Amino acid sequence: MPLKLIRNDITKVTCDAIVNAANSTLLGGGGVDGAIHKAAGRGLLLECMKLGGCKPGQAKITGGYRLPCKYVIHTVGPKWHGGKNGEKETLRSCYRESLRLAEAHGCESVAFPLISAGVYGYPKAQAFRVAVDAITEYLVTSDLLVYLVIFDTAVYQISEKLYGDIAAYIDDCYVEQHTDAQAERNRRMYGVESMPLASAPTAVPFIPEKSNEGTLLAESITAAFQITPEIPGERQPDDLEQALQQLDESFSEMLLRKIDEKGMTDAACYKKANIDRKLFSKIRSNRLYKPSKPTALAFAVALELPLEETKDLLQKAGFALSHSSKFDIIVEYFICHGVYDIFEINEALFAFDQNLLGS
Ligand code: AR6
Repeated sequence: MPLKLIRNDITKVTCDAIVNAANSTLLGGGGVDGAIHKAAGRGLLLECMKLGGCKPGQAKITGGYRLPCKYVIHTVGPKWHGGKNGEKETLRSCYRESLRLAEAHGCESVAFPLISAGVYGYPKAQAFRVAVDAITEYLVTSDLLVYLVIFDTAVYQISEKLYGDIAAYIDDCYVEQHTDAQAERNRRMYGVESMPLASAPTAVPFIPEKSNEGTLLAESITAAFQITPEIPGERQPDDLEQALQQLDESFSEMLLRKIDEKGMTDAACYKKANIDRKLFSKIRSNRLYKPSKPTALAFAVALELPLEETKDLLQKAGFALSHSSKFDIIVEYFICHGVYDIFEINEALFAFDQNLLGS
């Protein structure tokens, strides 16, 4: 199942287990630990007192008490001492051990805070990277649904360069879009294909080319309602039912065909797309399944389709890529740069407060 980034207070997340960034006594503290104990109530502390503490990189489990989850998994992150003291490996282990424990208790969904990224001083961007890498590595062989909960906006930053590049790309696309729109208006109003904005007249009266306006009107109507002549040899549908039987390849059919053409397995594709198995089975078993746009785009990314093929696949689901939408422009940016890592794209979408790719 997929990894999802969400902005929230972890004590409010409804799922099977939430993970606590605890200390080795497991007896509560500040930060997310304090918030979890406060929301869960005294029962949690009493159970924690029986656990005998926990070492950095390991994890222990308790009930969820008054929290909207069945379990709390307590893990102890590394304190940051400059990064050369095994911090990364210990942090990876926190995620791995917590996920293992969750699966061993039959959980299907788990929510993590950014362990060690607060009081323990792990640089936030690096803590985030370790979290995403450790979780996605685990998900290669697991069907868990994992939420990575980002509490404060300052925590989350993609690199300044990437942010700047995407922001510039969005600006360019908006300018292009608005220039196109202006050109289209000019074309309609003045009958010119394009006109430099600066030289566009403020008002130009419409002067018909022919003096006989009646003829012009009649020609326009004929053009607008022109009946396509029957092409010899090409079968024209007699009625609606017949037309419907001639439907083109559907989204589901195109997706399955492209998976085969790429020599991918279904599982490799839906995992790479950050799509859960159940949703993929629905798409597979229903040729007319209509996915959401983030789902359709996620598959295009997983299949590493170039832009034109991405547009084709989207069209099968009834969508288009628009330069009026930040979400679309950001995804297009990555496709055009040949970057098909869904988590990298989602990080950028998240940074720009957009919906994420996947189910
Ligand atoms: N929901 C989600 N994330 C939160 C919340 C919340 N309610 N509150 C804070 N965070 P920290 P650590 C984020 O300090 O660095 C405790 O005293 C926060 O923004 O809670 O592992 C323990 O007892 C940050 O990104 O944990 C330990 O002594 C992340 O959670 C020590 O702190 C982790 O920050 C553990 O330090």
